[in-house]
Amino acid sequence: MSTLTVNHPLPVVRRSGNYKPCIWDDDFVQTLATDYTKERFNGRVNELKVNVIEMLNDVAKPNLAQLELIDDLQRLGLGYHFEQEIKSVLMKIYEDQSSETLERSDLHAAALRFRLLRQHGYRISQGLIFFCNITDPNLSIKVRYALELPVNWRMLRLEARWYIDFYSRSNNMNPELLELAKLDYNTVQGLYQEELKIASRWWKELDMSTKLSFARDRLVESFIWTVGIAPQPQFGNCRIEAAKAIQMISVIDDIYDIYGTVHELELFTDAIERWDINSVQLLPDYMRICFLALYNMVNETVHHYIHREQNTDVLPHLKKAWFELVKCYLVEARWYHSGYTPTLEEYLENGKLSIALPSLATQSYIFLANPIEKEALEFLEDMPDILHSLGTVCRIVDDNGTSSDEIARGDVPKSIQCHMFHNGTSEEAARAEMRALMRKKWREINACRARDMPLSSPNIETILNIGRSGHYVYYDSDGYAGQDGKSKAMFLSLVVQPVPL
Ligand code: LA6
Ligand code: MN
Ligand code: MN
Ligand code: MN
Ligand code: MN
Repeated sequence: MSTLTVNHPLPVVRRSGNYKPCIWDDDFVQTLATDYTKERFNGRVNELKVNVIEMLNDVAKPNLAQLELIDDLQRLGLGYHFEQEIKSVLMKIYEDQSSETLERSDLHAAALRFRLLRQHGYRISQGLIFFCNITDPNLSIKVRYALELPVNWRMLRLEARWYIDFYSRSNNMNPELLELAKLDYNTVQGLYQEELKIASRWWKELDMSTKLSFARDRLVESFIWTVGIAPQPQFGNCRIEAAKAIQMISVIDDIYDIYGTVHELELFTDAIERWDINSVQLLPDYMRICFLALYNMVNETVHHYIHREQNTDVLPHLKKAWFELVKCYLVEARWYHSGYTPTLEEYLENGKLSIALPSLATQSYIFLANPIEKEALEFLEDMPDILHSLGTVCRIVDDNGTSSDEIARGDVPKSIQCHMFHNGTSEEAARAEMRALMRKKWREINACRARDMPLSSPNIETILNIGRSGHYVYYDSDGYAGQDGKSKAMFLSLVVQPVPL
């Protein structure tokens, strides 16, 4: 029994993350309100939607004009209203071989055709475009830029907000489309506010930010993340549950990175594996609080809302998602406490899991799929290529944004430091190498999208969105826990301030 008790012969020196307190407390969150209620604007929104459907169904329209319309709709954040119509227009364009030949001479059309078809799961290669007609190197750089990533890295709702502004100033702006985009943005924002209030109330009632003051108190920032993951209005439950999960992930991560001793962390990992309420007896107070919060949160999801609605038991899958995550946290804690510097390869094998992307992929699938398919869950649990690549992207961007603070505080060497240590390079060179690897991983992800997966396209998009949020939040700074204004700007534009009409 003595090995299982938490008696340390020497006093344990506890660290703190020294994170700043949260900016947006529950009192503030509960005051959020909007004039743009669904009830008030539904009539006008439906009228405008009918007009857009007519535009999409206009068979006389040239392919390029149709592609541009689809691109505008998607970038204005309106794509989800017209999924069926967009699908059939793209099917028509895909099957129209003449359009491919014609558009080969027009780079803009070719790039747009490629990007939209790829995004919608068509197996089409960009080779054609590069191997014919391009001799001017500048032009080819521009094409590559358009074909590749930037649009693909962005959080949809932030992109929509930006694009609404851009579109309002463009020459061929359609005022009805603009009005629809603004009304839609603002009414959906009203839904986000109500969801955030629910998640924030849960977090306040747990009172973990007082009891575990060494850890991050970032419920609002966790919610912003979920607006990136599943922006569509019908996924409100997913946003609430995922925001809770992300807040819990960051507390548990801080326990492993900062506060716990290796012995305590072993007990905690074991408790999660057993998922037995009696395990709490063995844990120190602060861990007991955290374990119970997690246990109750997961059980409530499983019993109250998934089992009741779908009569399916997802407990084994959620337990696994959490256990697989904390197992990787433990690996890093052991490395840190033994002063070990892994090779980059060894680090990334673990780091692409410890960044929580695979765990969040399974969890967000569970939070939004109805019906939940066993085949899809097993596919995600088997770690398909897309999760390996996306997890690596998230790990690299997170290390880019957070590792300076982490190393200063005391943490396992991150990708940049592992690379520097084993290759004797400068920090700058290591960062550049990591960015190059990140780009390579995005290309792999794009290739994965053309493969068959037992997931519907909204589910695939949701998983990619976790990566997009991660990318945006971390690529240049810590936009989650840090308070340099980035998360504040995101919160204001996504949740608080409507687009002026
Ligand atoms: C990462 O924190 C963090 F705050 C999360 C909520 C996970 C982010 C999830 C993604 C990108 P930290 P560590 C999918 O930088 O200790 O502390 O793994 O994570 O580097
Ligand atoms: Mn708080
Ligand atoms: Mn951490
Ligand atoms: Mn960690
Ligand atoms: Mn980090």
